[in-house]
Order: sequence, then C-alpha cells, then structure tokens
Amino acid sequence: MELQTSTVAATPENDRRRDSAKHPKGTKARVLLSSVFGPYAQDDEFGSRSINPMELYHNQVTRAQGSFSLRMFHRSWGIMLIQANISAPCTVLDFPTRDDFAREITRHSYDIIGISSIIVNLAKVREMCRMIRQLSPASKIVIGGHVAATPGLETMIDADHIVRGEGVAWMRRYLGEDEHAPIRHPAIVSGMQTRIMGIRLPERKGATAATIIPSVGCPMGCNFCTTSAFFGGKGKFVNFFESGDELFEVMSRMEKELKVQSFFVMDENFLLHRERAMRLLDRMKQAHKSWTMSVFASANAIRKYTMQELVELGVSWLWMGLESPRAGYNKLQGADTRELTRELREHGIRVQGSSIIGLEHHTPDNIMAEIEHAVSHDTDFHQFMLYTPVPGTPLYQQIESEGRLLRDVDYADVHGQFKFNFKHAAISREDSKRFLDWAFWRDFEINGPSLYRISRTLLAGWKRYKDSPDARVRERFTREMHRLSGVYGSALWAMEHQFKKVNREVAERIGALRQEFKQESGIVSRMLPAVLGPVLLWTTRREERRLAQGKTYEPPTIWERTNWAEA
Ligand code: B12
Ligand code: SF4
Repeated sequence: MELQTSTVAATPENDRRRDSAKHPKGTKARVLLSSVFGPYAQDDEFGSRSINPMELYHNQVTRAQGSFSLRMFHRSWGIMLIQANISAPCTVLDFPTRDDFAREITRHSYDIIGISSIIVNLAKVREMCRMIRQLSPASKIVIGGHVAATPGLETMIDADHIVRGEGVAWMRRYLGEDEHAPIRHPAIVSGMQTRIMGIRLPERKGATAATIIPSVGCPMGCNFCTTSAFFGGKGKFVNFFESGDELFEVMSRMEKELKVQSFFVMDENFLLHRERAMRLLDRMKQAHKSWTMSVFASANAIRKYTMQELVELGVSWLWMGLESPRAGYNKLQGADTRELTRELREHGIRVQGSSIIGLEHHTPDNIMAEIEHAVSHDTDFHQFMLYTPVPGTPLYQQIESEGRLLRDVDYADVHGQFKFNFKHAAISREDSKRFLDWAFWRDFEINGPSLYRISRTLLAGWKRYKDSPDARVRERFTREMHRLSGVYGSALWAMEHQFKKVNREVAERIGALRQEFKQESGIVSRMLPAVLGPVLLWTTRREERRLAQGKTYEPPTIWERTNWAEA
C-alpha cells in the first residue's frame, strides 16, 4: 500500500501543538470521527449553500429535473472505513447539527476528535475546532479528507494534526496499531432516504446496493482531478484490495451481512485494473453470483473489455467522464464516446456522463455546440461541472502561477456548481453560471427525466438478455425486471401525463416506452400503472409545489459506536 500522508508543516508554532505523532494512550484512546455539521442546503455564515446540498444527484446531476430529480444521501465513507480498522473505542458521528456535535463532545470525554471534510466546508472545520478547544480542551484534534489540501490550512484552523491522503494507515500509526494489517471493509448501505416524484422509497434490507471501496485515488492524473491529486497524482493510487480474490471475499461478506446482490463500487477507475476485474469475474462465475455493479470508469478503461465481459461482470451503471471532445485527455484518446454510450445502453448498462463547462478552449461562440454535443450522448444521467482549479491539483498550480486565480472567492463557493473561481480567457464569471445552468436545462429538455431514461436502458437490456444462455446474466435482468417493471410502468404513466403540458414530444416517447413495458411485463405489473400511476402523478405535482416553496432535504444525524463501553 502506498502512503501519501503527512502531519502539519514543521513550524515552531505547530511543534507546540503537535507533541508527537503517536497518541500516548494508544488503542485505549477514545476516538470521535465526525463529518462537518449541517444543515447543508441553506445559505449561512459557516459556508452552507442552498445550491450545494448533501445530495449527489440533486446537487450535480439531476438538479434541473424538478420533482423527477433523484434525491438521496450517502454516508461519510472515509470515516466509516477508519472506524472499521482501528481497535480503539470509537464513535462515528455523521451529519450532526452544531448542537449535536457540542453535546457529543461534552457528554463523552474524547482523547481524539477527528473531523472529515472537503474544501468547501473549511469554515465548518474552523468552527468545530473552536468548539472543541472550548468544550473539550484535552482532546487532540485531527483533520482529514480533501480539506487537508488547502494551502496554509494550519494557519486558518486550530488543529493538532492535518492528515493529507490516506487516513486508515495514519490513524493506525497514531494509535500504535499495525498500519499494514489487512483492511477490514465496513458494511455500508450505499444510499439512504431516496426520494423521487415526491415519495420516499421504502428502505428494505437488501434493496439498496452496498458500497465497496477497493481503492482511493486514480493513476490517470487528469489535471483538474482532486481525487487523483490527493492520493499521489499521476501513476499513483492507494489500493485496499489488490486482487479479484480479495474483492470477491469482501463482496461475499457484504452479500451475507447486508443481504444484497448489488454493489456500488467506489473506485475512481474500477475497470482500469483489468486483471483484478477479470479474476473477480472468474470467482463470480464459479460461485454462480449474478451480482450487479455500479462503477466509475474512463473511456480508455472501458474499451479494454468486450460488452459481453461487462455484462457478465454485472456492470449495470457506469459513470464515465466525457469532459469535452476537444480536451485532449489521455483517457479519451481515440474514443467515440457517443458510439460507446449507445452501445453500452443497448446492453442494458446505464451510463452517467460527466462533462466540463468552461474548459480553456471554450468561448461564448463554441460552448453551446459543445453542450449540445454532450447532450446528444443521450446518457441516462449527465453531470455538468465547471472547470475548477482546486487546491492540490496540477490545474490549480498552473492557474495560480499564471496569476489567474480569483483570490476573493470564498472556498464555500468553490464547488463547481456556481461560478468560476479563476479568470477564464473568454468566458466571464457570470456567464459561467449561465452556461452551466443551461447545460442542465438543455439535457432535461431534450432527453427527458433520467427516470425515463434508466427505464429505457433496463428494457433494452432485458429484451437482449432475457433468453441469454448465461444463467447468471439472465437471472440478473429477470430479477430487476420483475422487481421494477410495474413500478417503472407506473412512473412512466405519471411522467407521460405530467409532460403532456410541458413537452409533447417527450411525453410521446415516454408513452411509447410505457407500452413496451406493458408488453414485456407480467400480469400484475401490467395492471399496476392504472392504480399507482395516478398516485405518483399526484405526489409529483405536490412535490413540484413544495419545491416551488423552497423545500429542501437534509440527511439524518447518525451515531455509531464500536469497541465501546461507557466511561
Ligand atoms: C460520496 C461523495 C460525496 C457525497 C458526500 C457524502 C458525505 N457524507 O460527505 C455527496 C454526493 C453528497 C458529495 C457532495 C459533494 N462533493 Co463529494 N465526493 C464523494 C466521493 C465520490 C466519494 C467520497 C468517498 O467516500 N471516498 C472514499 C473514501 C474512503 O475516501 P475519502 O473520503 O477521501 O477518505 C479517505 C481520506 O481522505 C482520509 N480521510 C477522510 N476523512 C478523514 C478524517 C480523518 C480524521 C482522517 C485522519 C483521515 C480522513 O482517509 C480516508 C481513507 O483513506 C468523492 C470522490 C472520491 N472518489 O473520493 C467526492 C469528493 C469528495 N466530493 C467533492 C466535491 C467537490 C463535492 C461537492 C462540493 C460537489 C458538488 N458541487 O456537488 C459536494 C459538497 C456537498 C457538501 N455540502 O458538502 C470533491 C472534493 C474536492 C475537494 N478537494 O475538496 C471530491 C473529491 C470529488 C472530486 N474529485 O471533485 N460528495
Ligand atoms: S480518469 Fe477520472 S478519476 Fe482518473 S484522474 Fe481523470 S478525472 Fe480523475
């Protein structure tokens, strides 16, 4: 395992705070690991922003889709991973309010308080450090996660250790444990409190995929990529599970513990490691596992596989960076991404494209055409992000050295969904937001709700593979179709009715798909839309009204204690 960690820069001031890189109590130390406090989807003095909610899809993918936006929360996996790999008594406090956090650090006497944050939430880290010094002065404060890449962080916050890069090995070292011990993977349900069309989906055990984290970082080293830079940059990454065998064991354990057959693989470029993926496939075949997998992969990595291999692996959702056809990233060299997207979808693989707005070659004259090109991929989901120099990345260094960084932009606004944080050669800061918003709107206008698009891809896969000679593949599509066809049919019914007023052409396409679903569904699923469809239409319209009144959603606060005995 490669380590890219360090503590606070060695200045006399920091030496005073740092004492030693090992906690004197070792594994007897009580540890609190917390994410930053909420609420998040509001504008406040701690850097929360209403346009930056704690929701993946609604924040950066389906945010223009109104009540059809997919809304869900994801736990803070970094601190869950650290907790699962230390033997000290440990609490994970996820999504606390400020009061929750204050209460937790006053009620319990923690020797170590670790805070996980990304750069946008720096002001919250500062406030939490202040609270700790006041309410729990004996605690050592450890700051980890991407916020650690902020230049001069040690002068902005009052902490004892700032950990850059991989945190499990650092924390084990700090507690005097074996940093090279095998990684124990925590049982993680990938998403929670999922909502769409104004209803919250039931949370049955096994219904939501398990998150698997094979590695952190990415060796491709694209200039803007913070995840790659934070774990070593080009050519480097930190692998937690080297082989397909190890991954298979972890996934089998998760299957048992969480009763799941689907996995969200949190690896920035899972398919890049072909040997590991193919070994995993061998083991899946031997054990007759018809698992499904959602993965991130670059176009060059996807092309290392045949469609058959991807389908056999169970890849059912794929997040691929499209960036821009003229950007020149290695991962895209020679790839016809439109053709690739079409092919993947024909094989039942949902594609989430990701495009960048505001690349260096963009101008007000060519950007609309580039957005149209992105939209023409007709992906199931499309993420748009502003080109953003973020501390720690090669892009940041370059833009800084060219004197193009806008110094007065608050870190809370550097998240790629608002306005440029640098001087672009041709596009103004104000226009950057206009183009970004237009991209989301255009994708929705032309391609319709993502929920419609994923049902279309599922149906394409089902038609192609329902009679597949490979029983594992057949089972996978049958399972999904049986479980969802009635629900999708009902959702399509409601979408069709809702869209009649908005965009007739999209409504007709949705209607045609609904008919196809009807033909392919069993008797019960065929009847369901007549009952459930009108209910969903009603909840959709109610949700539209709520959203118009400013309704937002926040994740629940979660406490999890391990190796714990009350003091
Ligand atoms: C899941 C996720 C989310 C979830 C958040 C879940 C949560 N509870 O916070 C959602 C979808 C809501 C989200 C939102 C956003 N995200 Co996000 N997200 C991710 C993602 C995809 C996975 C994070 C993860 O779990 N990784 C796996 C774990 C194991 O890695 P890790 O978190 O880095 O943790 C390791 C180390 O950092 C370290 N560590 C972490 N915490 C701690 C704490 C201590 C004490 C120590 C010692 C060590 C330590 O140890 C861990 C193990 O090695 C990453 C990309 C990625 N691949 O990491 C982006 C990422 C973290 N997000 C990012 C961004 C920019 C955002 C948004 C601003 C984007 C946007 N505009 O939509 C919003 C912010 C929302 C908000 N209000 O805060 C950036 C951060 C950039 C930066 N430099 O700060 C990333 C890196 C994506 C990217 N490449 O740009 N995100
Ligand atoms: S391929 Fe994706 S994850 Fe890897 S460095 Fe490039 S943008 Fe980052």
